[in-house]
Amino acid sequence: MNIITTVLVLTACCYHISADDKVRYDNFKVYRVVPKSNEAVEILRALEESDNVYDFWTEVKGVGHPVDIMVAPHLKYRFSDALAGSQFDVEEYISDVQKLIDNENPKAGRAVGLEWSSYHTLDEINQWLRDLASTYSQVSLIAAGRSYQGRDILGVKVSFKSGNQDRTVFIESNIHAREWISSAVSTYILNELLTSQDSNVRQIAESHDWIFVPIFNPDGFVYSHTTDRMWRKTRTPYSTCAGADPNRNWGYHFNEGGTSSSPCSETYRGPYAFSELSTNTLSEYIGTVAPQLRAYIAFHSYSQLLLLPYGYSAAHQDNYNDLYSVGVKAASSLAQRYNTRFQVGNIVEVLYVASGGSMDWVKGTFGTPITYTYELRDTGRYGFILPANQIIPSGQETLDSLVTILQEFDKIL
Ligand code: 0X9
Ligand code: ZN
Repeated sequence: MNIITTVLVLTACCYHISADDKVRYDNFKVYRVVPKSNEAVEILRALEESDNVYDFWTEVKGVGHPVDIMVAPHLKYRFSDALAGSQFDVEEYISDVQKLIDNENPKAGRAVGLEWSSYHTLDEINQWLRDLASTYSQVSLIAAGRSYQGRDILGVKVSFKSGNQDRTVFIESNIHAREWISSAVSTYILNELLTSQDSNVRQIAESHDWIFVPIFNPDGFVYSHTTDRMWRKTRTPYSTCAGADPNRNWGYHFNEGGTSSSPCSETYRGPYAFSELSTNTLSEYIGTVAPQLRAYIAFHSYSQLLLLPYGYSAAHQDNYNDLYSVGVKAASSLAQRYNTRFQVGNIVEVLYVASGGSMDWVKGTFGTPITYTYELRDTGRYGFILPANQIIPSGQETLDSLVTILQEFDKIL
């Protein structure tokens, strides 16, 4: 890194911290950039690699594929210079990230227990899990792992009757800290399984055992609440920056593309597979239940995608055909309620190469039959800062699709 870049990185990371020690995003913009040539794709890749000067909300895939990039106000002209020429279509998608953050969660802190009209803190979510375990005889608390900063990674197991052990559904969310909608939706679904009177929901609820681990990355999640709303990674300190991408850190085809070796990158894979205490301990826990798993579902945001393994390879492996055809039916169930459109496909084909993901590890290590990763709402209008009034609709439509997935696989498996 030369001196100019160093200064830019330092200013990009630190100058916008406010009196209450929260990183502010006043006048930060998000642009949707479509590269129109191979050279343009390379220019974007170079910008992405330039050590976090810009925050790529979505990653570079290729010619014609849009990329969402957050740009700090003082870098606006540098950014437009870098894209000068006609090789890009550029559209401003978000004009002021801080305004979205300010309006995202208007009812925060007002509720007792969880409700799904606001986003909740780690303490609130964990307290709710503990309360569930003491309220419902079907719910038991589990310690699924531990984080670098010493937090327990809590989850719950739900079992309505014996005999469902070999039909266990594992639900992962918030491995990426800033993707708050992911745990809002998973806890919504958990609550529906316990309380809904809908016959389809009751049917899937009571014919499976369930494991929910809503916050896979508690250190990052807490940091995204207290300090930096846009934090993605863990908080493990590394030489130049904090955090590894916990969805690049799993030990199956680790470091086989779509990851960075730089600790300052949003996709830093970590120094070695399972370097992060959270992924390491979670993988041990998952290993203990893996023989019983029928489904492993991971929730992320955003882009409205239903993704199939693998992230390290575009090859159609294992039961790709079943996953694809059921995925298409699930996307059509999802669309029925609010006309929300999800695209279905292999991670590499739909998104980009991303090796070391949790779903890849589960599928590749244990051959779990049903494996999907959701990229939930929206398609970029709000991106990661989805307003809390979209939690319930997003939860409802996602549950609709999950009903279809489990019922359709009952016909196959
Ligand atoms: O890049 C990712 O990790 C996910 N997208 S996100 O914008 N939420 O960061 C995609 C995950 C795909 N899954 C695997 N690579 N296994
Ligand atoms: Zn994610």
